Amino acid sequence: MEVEWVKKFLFLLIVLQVQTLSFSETHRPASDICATHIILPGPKGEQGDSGDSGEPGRTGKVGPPGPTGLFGEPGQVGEVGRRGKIGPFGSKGDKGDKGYPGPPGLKGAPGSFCDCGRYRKIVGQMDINIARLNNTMRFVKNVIAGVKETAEKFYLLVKEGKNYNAALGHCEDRGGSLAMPKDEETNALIAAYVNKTGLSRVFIGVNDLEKERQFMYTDSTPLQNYSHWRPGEPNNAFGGEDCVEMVSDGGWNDVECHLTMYFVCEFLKKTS
Ligand SMILES: [Ca+2]
Ligand SMILES: [Ca+2]
Repeated sequence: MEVEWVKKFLFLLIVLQVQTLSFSETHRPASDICATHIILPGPKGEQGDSGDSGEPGRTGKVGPPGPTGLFGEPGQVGEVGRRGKIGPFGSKGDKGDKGYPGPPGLKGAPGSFCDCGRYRKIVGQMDINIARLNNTMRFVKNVIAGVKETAEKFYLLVKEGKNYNAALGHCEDRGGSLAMPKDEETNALIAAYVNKTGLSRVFIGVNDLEKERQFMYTDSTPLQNYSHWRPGEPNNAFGGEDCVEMVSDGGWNDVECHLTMYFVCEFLKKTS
């Protein structure tokens, strides 16, 4: 390559020299034309070989945008995208049906002691009232269940074991007294009552508490024309028998007042 360039350079130098000489011949005086050392140019050389291709030129400027192309064909369906964000809360729904009742809860812990004296007093009084009401109810129940009567009085056998004084108090609290048989008819009626109930002994309203061997009814009237002592009674056994029981055959016996047994009350019929 370099050799070629050197050849071209030398050729060009010779041409220039010939032209210079030619120019000098043309403009030099007529005396010089005749000089002996004139060198005439040679014939025109042949056309040289084509040069090699040059190096690629630099990248040109970006040209103007071309015309809009035609729409391409639709691409293939892409993959499923990622899950989106959670949406906003929906509106409140309608009220549902009532559920089934649940099982009973566990037993609670014991409560703390309440020092509420006033309330405790009221509750205590209520308990007393309820107890009295229960007694009254029981009494009424007994009355309804089976009360005996004569023309003047009702007789009620109370199946609650009490000593003589408690039994008398029980009858008096209800407006009556312990039964005081003052004739055979009444005594027989009470005896039948006791028998029917399956009892063997009950207190009746007779005693000699005030004065030994002077028996009286609980209404403080003395025994008058009637009594129904069992044989050998009253005997004031062991020196301490001041109250009277009736046994199932209707007979009387003096006994100790602290004994506990059922008893018969009597109530006077109201006369209008
Ligand atoms: Ca006595
Ligand atoms: Ca006796």
